[in-house]
Amino acid sequence: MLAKKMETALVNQVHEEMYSFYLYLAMAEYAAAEGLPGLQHWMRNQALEEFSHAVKFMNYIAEKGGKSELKALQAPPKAWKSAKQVFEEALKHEGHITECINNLVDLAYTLKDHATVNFLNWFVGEQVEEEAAAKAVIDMINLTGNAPGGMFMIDRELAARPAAPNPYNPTPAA
Ligand code: OFO
Repeated sequence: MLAKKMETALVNQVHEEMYSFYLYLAMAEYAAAEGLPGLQHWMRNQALEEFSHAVKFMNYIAEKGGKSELKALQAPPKAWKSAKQVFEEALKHEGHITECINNLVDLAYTLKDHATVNFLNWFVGEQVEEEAAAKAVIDMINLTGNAPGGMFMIDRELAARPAAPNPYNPTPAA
């Protein structure tokens, strides 16, 4: 059983992950409109990963006897100034998610809920990767983005991101 306070906080995180899904989907649409298919592909797969994070939280809440009640999603922004600004906003957003995860871990420790601490540890590691991934693209854009054809090359690089696994069955078959 989850303490009510823990359950509420985890359900709020489902909402955060669903907003992340929506935000990255909006970024993918911006990329499509700008003629950047690699960025669109990267963001669509990022959106799918976020959906899988929401599913992970919902599964855990259910496993512990709780229930996720879904809330309305706020509309994400529609446009950005450039691909670089897209990734700067993504990095800022991931910083916010890292803070949310850290707050959840703090709460789980306060409640001596070691199972939830253990569950959240996966997300602690995931946030390190997510922030690093956005920063790596910003670095790449800073290095080559302003050179002639730079953004074309970066877009091709972004197109090489492996497809996200099925969010309902994140472990690919061997
Ligand atoms: Fe971007 O890691 Fe979930 O939200």
